[in-house]
Amino acid sequence: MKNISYILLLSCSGWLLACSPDSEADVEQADTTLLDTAGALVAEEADTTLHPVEEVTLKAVGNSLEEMKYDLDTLEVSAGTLVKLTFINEGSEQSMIHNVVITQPDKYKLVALAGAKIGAPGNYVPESDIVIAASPLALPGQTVEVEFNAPTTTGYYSYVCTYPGHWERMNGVLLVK
Ligand SMILES: [Cu+2]
Repeated sequence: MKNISYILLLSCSGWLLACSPDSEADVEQADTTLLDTAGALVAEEADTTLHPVEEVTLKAVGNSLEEMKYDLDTLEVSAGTLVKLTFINEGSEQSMIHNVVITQPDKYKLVALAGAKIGAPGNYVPESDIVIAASPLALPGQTVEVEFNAPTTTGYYSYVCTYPGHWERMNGVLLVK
């Protein structure tokens, strides 16, 4: 048995050497992957004990400025939990570009107007304390995700699409319980 393991080891390292002649980048990448994996494991462990993840899904539907909306006008999460929000853009028209920005209570209009000023270079999201979290922009047909810590203070927070001209039809309440 020992002999076989030894031979296996040898052939493995031979393979590694043969496969990485130009390889500092490869090695670096491998290291990063290992670190990532280790990090993920640690995070997962923590998730099951201290911070359960709450998964919520929100969709954008409709294909015109008049029809577009979120499929839910309320999302519910527990105070202080790690929330994984999956946002599905079911639109197919080119102009149906959306995001989900979580804001302090009733600040969605303010955030949306500030976001429109920031424009595309800043993904229509202002840098501000009243922004709790923001998804990436979802193009028609795209699904994006954002993870954030729910506020520790219970209450009625807001979410809104900050793509210019969308906030009036695309906003909702994030109920933190
Ligand atoms: Cu939108």
